[in-house]
Amino acid sequence: LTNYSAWRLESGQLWQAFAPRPWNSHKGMFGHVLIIGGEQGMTGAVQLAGLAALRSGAGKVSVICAPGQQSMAAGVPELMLRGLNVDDPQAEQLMLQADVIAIGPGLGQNDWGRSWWHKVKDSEKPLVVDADALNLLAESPFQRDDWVLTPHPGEAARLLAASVSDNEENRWATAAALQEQYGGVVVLKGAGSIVHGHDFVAVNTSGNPGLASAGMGDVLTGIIGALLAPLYVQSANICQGPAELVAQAVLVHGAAADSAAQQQPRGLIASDVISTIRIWVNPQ
Ligand code: NPW
Ligand code: AMP
Ligand code: MG
Repeated sequence: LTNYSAWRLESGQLWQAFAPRPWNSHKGMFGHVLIIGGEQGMTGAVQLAGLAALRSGAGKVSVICAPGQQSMAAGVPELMLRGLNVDDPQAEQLMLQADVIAIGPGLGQNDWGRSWWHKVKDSEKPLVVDADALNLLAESPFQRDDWVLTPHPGEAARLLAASVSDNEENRWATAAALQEQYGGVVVLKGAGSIVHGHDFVAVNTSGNPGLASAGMGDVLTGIIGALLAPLYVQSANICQGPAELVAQAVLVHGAAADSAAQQQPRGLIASDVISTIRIWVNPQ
């Protein structure tokens, strides 16, 4: 523990983080997030991630779900939604148009999800890797510098081939080991999420036990995608690096949950958190 001097991420810091938008803004300035996931039974995950990305300020959000699942994944009209196999010609085009690709929410680990993982992991786009994509990564580990990994303790245990309890005993060392083995920026989720980049370590203080409910991680993936996307838009002038932006996203996620819970965490749902993101991504 003593080896780490980490930033404490506190919601009071957020007021300075988000600059007002120029009056002549257009959606291209804020980036295009592509979310890939939504296998049968888990289409809610991509809807949550997609809507969270839009509420966090993404200019455009596209979703690729499993073929046949479009009607289940529909319901958020602002999302551009397609059910595509990896070899569909539209797939290549969508990947090229994206500034950031977030893969994993509800992806599953069957043939469809696997084929997408193998295509996306080799793409040149910056990635947010979550949920089942992390489980697929754990099967054949490798490194990249331009990705963000967002494991909860169960996924972290798979990535390090270790037990959840051993990892949780020293979360600093767990986050450091994940970053060293996989590269990029790692978010070790759970109460007091740790953000660990190459030369950046921070611990989050926002959030509450209401976040212990289905779909909350999918929301975080969307927020991270949205905050990262402008970094990869050529005309945008973002002065923070990926690790700082990821830390802001983690802070916003918890702060939105705190606003939504208002001292009453039990019964909080992921959609509630999405509805309070806006409080925290606008300058005061
Ligand atoms: P346990 O149960 O306590 O023994 P999985 P998932 C452990 C999608 N979703 N501390 C836990 O251990 C996701 O996007 C879709 C300690 C268990 O072993 C994924 O694609 C939704 N242990 C997919 O479902 C909403 C912890 O990890 C394992 C822990 C599966 O994701 C829900 C559970 O993790 C969901 O997001 C902690 N803090 N947290 C939808 N509406 O479409 C977890 N564990 O097996 O990776 O399952 O996280 O539910
Ligand atoms: P997931 O398990 O992928 O759905 O992600 C759950 C999200 O909720 C992560 O961002 C966790 O850090 C957050 N979370 C879960 N439980 C708590 C808690 N007790 N306190 C703060 N954040 C939490
Ligand atoms: Mg998750």
